[in-house]
Amino acid sequence: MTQRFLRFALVVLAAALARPPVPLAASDPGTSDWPMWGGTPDRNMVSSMKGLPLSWDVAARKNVKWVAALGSQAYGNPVVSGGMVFVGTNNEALRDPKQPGDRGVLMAFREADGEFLWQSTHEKLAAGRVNDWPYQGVASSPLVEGDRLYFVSNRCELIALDTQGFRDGENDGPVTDEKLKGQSDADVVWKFDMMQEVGSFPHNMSNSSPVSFGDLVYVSTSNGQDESHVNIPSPRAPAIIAVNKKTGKLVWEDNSVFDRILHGQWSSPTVARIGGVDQVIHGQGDGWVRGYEALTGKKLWEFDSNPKDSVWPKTRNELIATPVVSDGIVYIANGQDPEHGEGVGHLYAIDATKRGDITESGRVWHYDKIRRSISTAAVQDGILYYPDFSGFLHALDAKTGKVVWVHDMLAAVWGSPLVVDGRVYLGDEDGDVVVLQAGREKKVLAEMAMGSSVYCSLVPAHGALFIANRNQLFAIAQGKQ
Ligand SMILES: [Ca+2]
Ligand SMILES: [Ca+2]
Repeated sequence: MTQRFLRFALVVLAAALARPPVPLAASDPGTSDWPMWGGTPDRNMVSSMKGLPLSWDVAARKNVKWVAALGSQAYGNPVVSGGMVFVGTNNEALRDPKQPGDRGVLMAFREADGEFLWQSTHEKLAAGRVNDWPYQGVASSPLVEGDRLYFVSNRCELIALDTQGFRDGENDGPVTDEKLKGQSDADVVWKFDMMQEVGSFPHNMSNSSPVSFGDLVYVSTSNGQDESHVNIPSPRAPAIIAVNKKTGKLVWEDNSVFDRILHGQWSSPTVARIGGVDQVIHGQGDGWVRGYEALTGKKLWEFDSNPKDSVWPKTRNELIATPVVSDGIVYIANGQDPEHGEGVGHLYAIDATKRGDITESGRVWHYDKIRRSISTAAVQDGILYYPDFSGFLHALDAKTGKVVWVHDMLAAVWGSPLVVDGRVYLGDEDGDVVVLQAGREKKVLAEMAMGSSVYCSLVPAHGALFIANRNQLFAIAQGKQ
């Protein structure tokens, strides 16, 4: 019996003995927190919140509740939980002169007034840009559950922190040897170093946004090519791992990708119950989407997002978008690193009740009028909203994939749409946030300049919208000045 099989058998046994996990929340955190990338484990960026502002003016401070300074670049989408807002950025704000130089930084702010609370800073990896691109900071959106926060650092570590930091007067462990234990320092609970523990070789950036189910937390390892863009130094490293939330120990891993990584692996996993089975769904570096039984890691299905005659890098794509699940259907588009520019893309609706290679059997529809995309879908009232890197926002019938309308943002889109209160909010590289009417009729309701590129997605919580541009975090709320 191989060690791997033995471990698999133990995982299955542990899963059978474990209490059944709490059922998954519906796709809508309602009027409460937005505690993870996408709001809920199915990652569908919709909310039933009301009373959010339609327009604002950051220069005149109209409908601006507060503004907080980030570093010089922010790619980490904000999350909101327990009266705090957490966002990844770099160290150019230098909030602590004792922690100088280029670092990845996760910052925590008070939700009510934007006061800076604490930060977790991480020096750059010694290898430089091949593993950890200069000045790009923490690009993972944290997952917050109660007083625990999980995120991936720029050093390819999955880290659990205490959301209260050291302000609760306790050093939460097992990790208790933090060098800095001040009021504005991070209290580490555990760390899982994916380079050491599973041999990951992250290409340029480790960015996965965690999701959880039961006692497990899931992330992509970001394993990829080296600087040659030909060689894969660590083909045996997994593409996805499941780690026990309490202990920080590896529970399962999968490496179906092996040496077929086209470039890097930057898609975040999704959890949903489909056809009565709790699944983790992940877009991987060979351009395939894969579904796993959540507790055991048993592979259930795989789907090739590229036409068989496509050729990397001209027509074959990787997967950077996060899969979204709505009404039991998986939606995801493929694309490439923004540095590769524009190109052809493919968007799919996938039936994940099928098993095995479901490229044919699981394809509900295929839309090839989209361009390369790194964005994640929002689905509401039978309409799927999907932007591409060329700047087009496609509104499609979610059941058939037929076009309802297309809107040209006139700038590249890195972020993802938020559908809330009958509106679609989307930011672009030119630094504009556009608000469109949700539904079958295309109508632009408002357009606001944010002062610099909006790479992130808008997040709703407790009647406010949280938006990061390159270097600032805004809380936008009606009637605030
Ligand atoms: Ca603590
Ligand atoms: Ca600690």
